[in-house]
Amino acid sequence: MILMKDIIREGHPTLRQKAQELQIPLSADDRKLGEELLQYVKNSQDDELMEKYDLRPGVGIAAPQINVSKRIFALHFDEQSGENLSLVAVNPKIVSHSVEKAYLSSGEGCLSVDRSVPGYVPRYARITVKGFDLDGKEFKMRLKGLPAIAFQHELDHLNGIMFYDHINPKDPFHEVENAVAIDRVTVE
Ligand code: 4LI
Ligand code: NI
Repeated sequence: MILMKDIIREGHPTLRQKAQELQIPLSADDRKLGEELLQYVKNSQDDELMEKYDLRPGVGIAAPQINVSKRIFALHFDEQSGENLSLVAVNPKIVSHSVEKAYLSSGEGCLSVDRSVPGYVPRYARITVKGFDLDGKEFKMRLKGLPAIAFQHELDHLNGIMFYDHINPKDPFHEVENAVAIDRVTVE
């Protein structure tokens, strides 16, 4: 079970590395890694488990965040968030994207960042993504809204990029051209 002590924080060199592709079909260990990542995000959204294990809530976590430099991450949105997405993405990529951008009006948070870094993080509003699931089966899907934002945030982790790299340093809340603001916060 992944706990907060297993999550590395900004400043750790692994978070700045480009992670390695996984072999398909997945080894038993890689499959277990994917299952553990997904379990973390699910547990972190469960009031009881969150409190019991002192987990910080998230909708996504990437392998480099537990110091494993591999191209795999998990996303999980509970039904109550209005989204319905739960996936492990292996060797994921964005195959096409909208010209329109989107950003969370409250900014982004990250399990590896123990401070709040204010500012808009411009992302693509809509993306078409490809990758492999834990069974080694290829998937292709379109995402928008918070799932699209989170997918891009986690994909960045596989490339050594942190969300605040995208924030305008001179003016963190500078209007983002051709962008939609996402105000809705998940959960209750
Ligand atoms: C409790 C139970 C306000 C502040 C609003 C909380 C279950 C911030 C938003 C959650 C913010 C759940 C989230 C992300 C933000 C802020 C991630 C709460 C967990 C909202 C997810 C990856 C960026 C994703 C919207 C500095 C750990 N998640 N909020 N950003 N939620 N959550 N990100 N931003 N301001 N990060 O953090 O999982 S993309 Cl689900
Ligand atoms: Ni993160």
